[in-house]
Amino acid sequence: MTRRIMHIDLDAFFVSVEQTLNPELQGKPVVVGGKRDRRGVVASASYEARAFGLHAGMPLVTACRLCPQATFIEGSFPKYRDASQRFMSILADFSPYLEPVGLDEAYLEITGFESIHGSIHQMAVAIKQRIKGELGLCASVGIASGKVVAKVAAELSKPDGLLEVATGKEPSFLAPLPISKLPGIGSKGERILNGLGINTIGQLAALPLAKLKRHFGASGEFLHRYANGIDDRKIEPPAAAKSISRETTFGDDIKDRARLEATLRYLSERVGSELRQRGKQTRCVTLKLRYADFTTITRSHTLRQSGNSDQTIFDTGRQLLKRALSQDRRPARLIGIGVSNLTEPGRQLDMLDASALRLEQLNKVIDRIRQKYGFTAIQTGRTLQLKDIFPETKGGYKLNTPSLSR
Ligand code: TTP
Ligand code: MG
Repeated sequence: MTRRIMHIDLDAFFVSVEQTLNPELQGKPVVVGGKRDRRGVVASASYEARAFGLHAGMPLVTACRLCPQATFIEGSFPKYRDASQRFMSILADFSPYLEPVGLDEAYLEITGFESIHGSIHQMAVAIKQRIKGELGLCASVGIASGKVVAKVAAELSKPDGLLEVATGKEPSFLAPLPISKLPGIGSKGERILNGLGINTIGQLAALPLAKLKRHFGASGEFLHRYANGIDDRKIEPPAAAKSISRETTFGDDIKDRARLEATLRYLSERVGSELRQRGKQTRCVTLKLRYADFTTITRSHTLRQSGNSDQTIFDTGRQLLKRALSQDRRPARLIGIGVSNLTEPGRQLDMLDASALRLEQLNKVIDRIRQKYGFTAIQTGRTLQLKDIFPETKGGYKLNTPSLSR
């Protein structure tokens, strides 16, 4: 059986998410990247805006001049991250061999899984329908025997496309396309190749390997293979993260230690909650501080015994903060906390004392309530003072965390 790889890429992703939240924007030129006439560049342009020549990377001022009637939106990352997670979990329902690439694209190895849906074509249609039905977004799908051709096919089929390249037809599919369509050829590579009289992927495929290696070194080998439609790279599931961290940049620089500690407590709870969700423990806690002049320091502490409670993370972070502040009292613009050296949880016998056990039970209860009612349903004493920093913490219930006697 030949390998079948699917590449799925959402159309005008950031813009499309904005359009689902504000249907008035549908069918209109829309740009995400910043308000009109601001500095900065276009991150995503709707296909209606692309008709005016707008594209990602274009300065906003240029975009505004070419298409003054477009709606310009600053955008907000959490919305896109949320849509991305839902997109990836739909894909994971179709095959366990999923390789996310960035937020809005992924490879899926579908060899053998298509029989459940009738055919590969029907499987692709089912994927597109679920994405449209559940997220309101359009996806373009390319299918081929390897990653590179699948990606080119998806790109070529946009928007709302579906294109399958039959096994054996990869070289003839690629041949007429301009070399800029081949992933991995940057503008520099394109210039070099154009200088050699190479404009299409077909011409590139016919170039002797030795000549390509002379100009591109080791990457010449890959260019040669990809241009000929040969790509046996495997689908690589995302590596399990080796660390977890959260950080916050303040609106104004902060000198007040109580406020720094309150923020640290909030971030420690976020980190702790994810750590427990992943069923892991940590051996190393790292504090990060960035001062007003952007100099950044990190301070780490290795725990005598691994743990995963909010209190352990926070207590360690607070000690590190105390030490850092005693050496440098400048105001901070960013504070962050992270855990690394993650391990599997030890046996109950590893629990040194009753207070550690009590903390673990408390964290379990908190996690359960938060899973049900949201992260801010419970506030610890310290984070209650953060209303001005995190508006979402309003209305939470106060919970006094026990202090650990050590
Ligand atoms: P892309 O998939 O490259 O672009 P797109 O989804 O907007 O449009 P299409 O796929 O239909 O061509 O990138 C996905 C998102 O990544 C995009 O919506 C915004 C973000 N992005 C940037 O923030 N900066 C960039 O330079 C690019 C290319 C993308
Ligand atoms: Mg996209």
